[in-house]
Order: sequence, then structure tokens, then C-alpha cells
Amino acid sequence: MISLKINDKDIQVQDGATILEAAKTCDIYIPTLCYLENLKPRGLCRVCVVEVEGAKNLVPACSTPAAEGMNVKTNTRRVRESRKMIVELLLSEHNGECTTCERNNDCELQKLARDLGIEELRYEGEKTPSHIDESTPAIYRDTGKCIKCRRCVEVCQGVESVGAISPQSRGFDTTIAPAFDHALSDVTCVQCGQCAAVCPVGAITERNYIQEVWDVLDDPEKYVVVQTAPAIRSALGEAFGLEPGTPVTGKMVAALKELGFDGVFDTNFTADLTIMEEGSELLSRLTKVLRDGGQADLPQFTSCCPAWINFAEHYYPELLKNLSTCKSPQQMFGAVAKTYYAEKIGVAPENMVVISVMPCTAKKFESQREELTDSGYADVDYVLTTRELARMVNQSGIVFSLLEDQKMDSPFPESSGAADIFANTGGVMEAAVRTAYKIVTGRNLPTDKMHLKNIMDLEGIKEASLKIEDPVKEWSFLDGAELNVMVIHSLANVRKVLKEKDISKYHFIEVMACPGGCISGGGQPRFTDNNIRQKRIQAILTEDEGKEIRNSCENPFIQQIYAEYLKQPLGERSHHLLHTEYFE
Ligand code: HC1
Ligand code: SF4
Repeated sequence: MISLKINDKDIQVQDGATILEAAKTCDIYIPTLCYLENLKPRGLCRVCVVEVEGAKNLVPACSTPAAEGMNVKTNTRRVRESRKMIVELLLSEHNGECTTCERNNDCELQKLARDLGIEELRYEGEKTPSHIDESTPAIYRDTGKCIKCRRCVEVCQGVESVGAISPQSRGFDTTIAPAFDHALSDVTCVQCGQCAAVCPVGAITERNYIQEVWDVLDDPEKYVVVQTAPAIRSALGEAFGLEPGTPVTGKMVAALKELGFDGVFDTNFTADLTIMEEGSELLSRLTKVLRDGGQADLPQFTSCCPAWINFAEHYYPELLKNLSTCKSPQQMFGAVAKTYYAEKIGVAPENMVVISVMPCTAKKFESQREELTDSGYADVDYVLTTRELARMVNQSGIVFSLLEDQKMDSPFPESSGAADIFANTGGVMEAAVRTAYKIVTGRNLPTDKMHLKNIMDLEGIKEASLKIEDPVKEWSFLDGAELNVMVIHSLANVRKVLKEKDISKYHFIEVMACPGGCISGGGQPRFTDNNIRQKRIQAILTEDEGKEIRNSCENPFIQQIYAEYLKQPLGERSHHLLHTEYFE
């Protein structure tokens, strides 16, 4: 342990802790800008400078290790003036059109300027040229707003191991962009939006489809339905000042009804459907190998994260045959809405518009894939992020916190707890295991095993195995078999696993691109404090634990759609509407 003083407070921290980390342990606030929890500090922006007794220069708290006997001051005149000047210099070249910027009132630079008492722009510099990149359906870049903090570069390389963007040119001419200033669509960007999630200003954000959605809502010819992803309810409240981790499902439904959607549905319903199909697919692959001694592509990988699919297509095309053929719940919902539901309510599918609200930017790309049009129309027409939905709510004058809870519409009004947990890392796997276990043994997983705890935490690579005991007759060949599963989040961990492990001993592997799963998707309200990730995860677990039905195959509305329309998992109609293939 190391003992030091910060602002005259005695503090003890572990060896290796930085001054910033030491200050946090006793709630001393030091402003930061380029710093991101979980990534190696770069000390680039120097907004976090502090004074250390005996040192000639101010030092960056984020990258300076705490040392025995150190005496640190975080709030001297010299510190305040230095921080202020750093931010003034950033503002001197920043294209600061705050009133029309998407980040107005949600901008870290704007907040710093206010907190540091900047009331005039003392230095008027040449502005960074603005180059707009809207080349992908998911991401919007404006170099004029960029302050070159490099958080996006660090995340794209360090967390996702993609490296689609990096500093180009030098000095004032530096831009953060794909190599040779190409458009993002020309490089291997997987459209995960993690760059947009960490950008402190308005330089990288989602492509915005709000106007298109208002247009269809105002069109009397259109029947507009909306689906809401599992993760958004854990974070939407943050956009309206509610405590992180406040679940807001009922208010979210009420807001969507007030916005004028003709039907408000849950992607969680088709998450249950995905599990029926994906669990059956896994059992069918296992049967081929373990009972019939034949060949099947194992391990089976989950396929609901569109950034992971993009990553596999770019970097590991040999794994595409291992991906589940299930469409993601988002796309399954669109396919079912424009067939089964359109038929049921007598609406022509060409007049039905399906909007999704997703925590994810890559879902915008997924919805535009040509292969996902099995109803004869695009399964999904427009995808909004959680942040865009919050903006629509504000634009319409709805006071979110005062809304009375409402319920999702029929014929898909309920989902199981297994569908809720799709939002968290490990959730898809646990949901699949719950249903596969029930099919094979006829029993529910015992409640004490209901959360395979070790696959639900924030470790980047997790493994578990489940022994099948006493299966029903049809599955007797699985008696005593161990189902080995792995859960990975953040795409850099996929590379690590494929480099360091023999994956042939696993039967099923879940991959989610975003750290912690969809709860930290690139389209969620932004945060810099890691505890928020954990609070969102907990909010989702609480939803699951509060549900009477926690297994997808027990959802009566899932049973109804099979009885009325789809007939059986992996059947002809399911195969046509709910499955796809990604080719090398
Ligand atoms: Fe996800 Fe999924 S869980 S991918 O993380 O399988 O985005 O929330 O909607 O489709 O259901 C995201 C979340 C989401 C899909 C589901
Ligand atoms: Fe990198 Fe993802 Fe941003 Fe693309 S969307 S630049 S892959 S972080």
C-alpha cells in the first residue's frame, strides 16, 4: 500500500494506482477529458493536471502514479488557470455551434467550459475544417467538432481490435479518420458505435433517422409499429435525469404510444422466439455429431450482434458457417410483423412500417442488409437509438417522468425473463441454456442455477459447463454429457480466444461487440463512470427475477405463434422467415 495526501486528506491506495484513482477513493473530483476508465491513460489533453509538492511542472493525474509520501493539491490557482487555458485553447479551434449541436447539454467540453468559468473566448484561432462522413448507415462523423482526444481511436483499437480510425496528418492538420482520409464505408469499420459512445463532443455520433420516423408517423396511409430492444429500458431513464439502473419499461411504452405509434411491441418477444430457434438449432447440431456420428459446424456462435457478424465477415470468414442461422430478434420481429401480424390485422405489408429502438448503431446497418427481406419487404424500415428516442420524446413535449406505466400491445404482449437478459453479456447464452435444458430434460434449471453467475459478470471471456442428467427418452444420448459454453464481449477478446484457445471443446459461444453487452451499446445514453454499466446490468437482472415466466419455451404467446402460424422451430415457415445465412 502507498500513503499519500491529496488536498490534506490522508489516503492509502494499492501500489500502481494513479493520482486520479487515489483521488476517486475519497471523492475528490478531478476533471478529465481524454481519460477513459478501462483503457491505458494517455495523458494527452492535460485537463486533469494537479500540483505535486516538489515537482516543477504540473502533472496529469490520470497517468501519474501515486507515490509514497506524495503531497498533491488538485485545486490551486495555478491548477485552475492551467486547466482553463487548456480548454480555452481547445475551444479556439473547435467548431462550437452548441445550440444546433446534437450534444448540446450533453457535451463534456461544454460542461468543462462551464465548470472552469470560461465566459469569453480569449483566443480566436483557425477552426478545424469540417468534413462530414455519412458513408455508413450507422455512424456520422464531423471532423470540425473533433478535439483529437483519441478516445475513439483507443476504443476502436483497444476494445474492438478494429483500428478503423487513427490520427491522419500532423500538427494542426491532424484529423481522426480512416487511413488516407477514406470514408468509414471503405474500411473495415464494424459499425459498433463504441467510438460514438465515448466521443466527448459532437464529432462522432449515430446517423440520425428521427425526421424519417416523424414523416411516417404523420403519413395516414402508413401503419407504424415500433419494437424496443431489451437493453434500452435499463438506460432510457438516464436521458430524463432518472437514476442509472432505473427500469422504465412501462413509461417507455406510454411514451411510444403518445408519440403516435399504431402498435408498441417488444423485441424481447422475438428474443424468446430466437431462443426457440437457436436452441433447437444447437440441439440439431449436437444430434448430428453425438447421436449420428456425423458432421456439424461446432461450436455454434450466436448471431444476434450485427457488429460481431460484420467482424466475422471481415476477419474470420471461415467461422461464418459456425454462426447460428437465426436472424437477430430485431429482424425476426420485422419478418413476423409484416407477415403474421399484418395478416392478422388486415394491413397490407407494404403499408406497414417497422421502426426499432435499439441501444446499438450497427442495428441500423443490419436493417439495411439485402438478405433480410423475407416478407418481400425490408424486415425493419428505420432504426433509432435509445438517444434518438429520448430526443423525439423531448421534441414532442412529453414529460417522461410523469408518464403512467402502460403495457405492450397484443398479440406479443409478454416476454420471459430469459428474453430480458439478452441485454447483458452472457444473457443470450443463459437464455439458450434455460430452454435447451428444459427441452432435453423436461425440467427447468433449478433456481439456484438460474443465473450461471460466472457467465453474467463483466469479465471479457467466461466459460461454464452444464452436465445433462436424466434426459427424457428422445435425448437419452445426451445423458451425462457436459455442455461447454463460452461468453465473449468486446471484439478484441474474440481475437484473443481464437489465438490462444482451442475452441473445438466448446459447443456454443456467445459474442457481443460492446463491453458488458447491449446495455453499453453505441446508441445508449453516454457515460464515463464504469459503475453505470453495472447498474444497468442489475436493472436487467431485476426484470428477469421479477418475471413469473423465465424460460422462453414457456411463454404462452410464443406457443401461440407456433400453433397459429410458424408450426414448429426449424420448420418450413420458420426457416423461411426467421433464418438467414452469411456467406464467405
Ligand atoms: Fe441487443 Fe438483441 S440483445 S442484439 O444485445 O439479440 O442491440 O438490447 O435488441 O436483435 O433482443 C441490441 C439489446 C437487441 C437483437 C435482442
Ligand atoms: Fe471503430 Fe466501431 Fe467506431 Fe467503426 S463504429 S470506427 S469499428 S469503434
